[in-house]
Formats: sequence, C-alpha cells, structure tokens
Amino acid sequence: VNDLAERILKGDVRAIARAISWIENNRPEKEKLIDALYPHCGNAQVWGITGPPGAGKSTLLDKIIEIERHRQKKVAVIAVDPSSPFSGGAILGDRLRMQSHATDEGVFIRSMASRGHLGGVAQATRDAIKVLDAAGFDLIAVETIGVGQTEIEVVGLSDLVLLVLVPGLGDEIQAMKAGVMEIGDIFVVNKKDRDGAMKLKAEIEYVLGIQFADQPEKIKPVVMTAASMNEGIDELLTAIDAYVLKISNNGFLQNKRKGRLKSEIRQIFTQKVSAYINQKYDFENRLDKWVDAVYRKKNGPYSLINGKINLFLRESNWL
Ligand SMILES: Nc1nc2c(ncn2[C@@H]2O[C@H](COP(=O)(O)OP(=O)(O)OP(=O)(O)O)[C@@H](O)[C@H]2O)c(=O)[nH]1
Ligand SMILES: [Mg+2]
Repeated sequence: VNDLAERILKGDVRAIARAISWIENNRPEKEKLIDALYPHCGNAQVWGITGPPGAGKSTLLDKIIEIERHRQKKVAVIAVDPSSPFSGGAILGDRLRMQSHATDEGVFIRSMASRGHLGGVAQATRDAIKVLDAAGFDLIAVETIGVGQTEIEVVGLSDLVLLVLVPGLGDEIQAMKAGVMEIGDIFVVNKKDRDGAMKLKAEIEYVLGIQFADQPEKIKPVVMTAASMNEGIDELLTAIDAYVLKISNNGFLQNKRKGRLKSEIRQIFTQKVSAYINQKYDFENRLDKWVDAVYRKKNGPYSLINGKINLFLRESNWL
C-alpha cells in the first residue's frame, strides 16, 4: 500500500490505474490507500458534466483539455458509463471522444461502470477522485449521461456542474420542469450551429429568470458552443473561471465541499455499521426468524425492530 501511494503521489499512471481497479473491486486494501492519500487531496477542481446522450459532452471536454494542457494543467476524466456492467478499464469507451490526448501523460481518461459497486458508484467515484487529486491532477471532470439518480449523486461530488443541452431534442423544456435546472451551475447550449440553438438559450434564460426572480445574483450563465468546431470554448472557460472565483470568494465552495464530506462520512458509517451487524450477529439468519414472527403476527414490524434495537443499544454505548 505504501509503495503504491508513493507512486501515485508522483503521478505514476499505472499506479493510478491500479488504485482505481482496487476501488472498483472494493479491495480491502483500498481503505488504507485512500487514507494515506487523503492528506494530499484538495488541490484539484472537480467538474461534473452531464446532459442527454450525444449532446457533445466528450467533445467539449476534449477541447477543454486542449486549452488546459496549454495552461500546463493536468486533466483527468472519469466517464461514468451506465450501459456496461463491466469496467472499461483504461480503454477508452466509444462514448469518449478524447483520443487526441491518449498519449499525453498529463491527461488521464477512464470509464467506470455505474453498476456493480458495493458501496455504490458515488463512493467509487469519490475515491477515484481522491486518487487523481493526490496524483496532482488540477482538473478532474466526471462525465455522466442524463439526470437519473446515479447522475445526480455523481454530479453531487463536484465543485461545479456543466449541464449540456442541445437544440432539437424536443423535450428540453419538459426536462427542465422535472428539476434538471437545479443541478446545473453553468448551462451549455452545444451544437449552436443547429437550428433552434438561440431559441433554446432564450428558453433556458427565461426559466432561470423566473426561478431566481428575487435573487438575480444567482442567475446562472448560459453559454453557447459548437464543440466539434471548437467554437465558444473560451467563452465557456471564462464563465467557469468567473463562477469558480465567485464561489471561492463567497464561501460557497468551502461549504459545498464540507457538505460533501458530511454525506461521505455518513455513507461510510452507515455502510460499515450495517456490514458489522450483518457479520457479527449473523443478521441474515435472524432476519428470517424476524420475518417469521411478523408474518405470524406475533409482532408488528416496528415493535419487533424497536425492541431489537433497544436490546442492542443497552449492550453498547460507544457513540
Ligand atoms: N453539429 C454539431 N455536432 C456536434 C457538436 N459537438 C459535438 N457534436 C457531435 O455530436 C456527436 C456526439 O458527441 P459526443 O461528444 O460523443 O457526445 P456525448 O454527450 O459525450 O455523448 P455520450 O457520452 O454518448 O452521452 C458526435 O458525433 C460529435 O461530433 C456541435 O457543436 N455541432
Ligand atoms: Mg461522452
């Protein structure tokens, strides 16, 4: 573990890949590794990038990487892949259009399956972010598709979220009503070369205007891009820089990071406690007996469980 941590801190790409595999497979050594790296974390900016399939998220990231590399920044991308039950490993998925950087040492691209993680994909992604942060990546982007539960959890791991929309999908406004607007910090109308881009921008601005009618300072930027033509990327990065500056200065970023830590600690705790009880008290076996008692109406479900918890708490007052 120590040797691997040392190599990660030096930015060794193979060590990073290995660590992420440990995380994906939930290997027990992962915990020591993460704790060893943790003091070195906190320097990276974490961006979530989400939006409908094919909106141009990867193409945008590809162009952003190019600019960030010119600024001497190291960039990592984690693409959370909803379709595949297997990890893409270090191989670039078809979804990723960042091949132009495949041989660049300052760029690390990895896809992660959204299913099949013991602690959930959010925890796996969180740990992968820590590894990349400790390894010296300045920018870590997490790409997800759509706005399902996983995506919302995953974008919740980031300092800022780019919501990429495109004209012509027909259901944009409907999607916005369903609460999608809340998850974006910066809106990107990509494929501005297409009909309807201006209209979509106006619609988004209209919805944002209503949403923040009494707090105009909270109105979010809407930027138009044509990623595949390398247009609007500078404007987008300018909007991002301004946003990062704003949330760093007003304490929002620090609060957000602390809030994230809180939900992480809570999640690890809950998971550990339930694993401990499962193992120490042979929970699955007892569960069958409990089910039986409730089934036969000997107990109501609440009284049975409250009784068991009271018994348990009497034995242990460690919290
Ligand atoms: N016309 C036009 N096409 C674009 C633009 N940006 C990206 N595309 C094309 O849109 C397609 C999808 O782009 P991707 O970058 O793979 O989109 P994505 O959002 O990452 O897709 P998923 O990861 O599959 O959700 C590609 O064929 C791109 O070349 C644009 O600004 N204008
Ligand atoms: Mg993509």
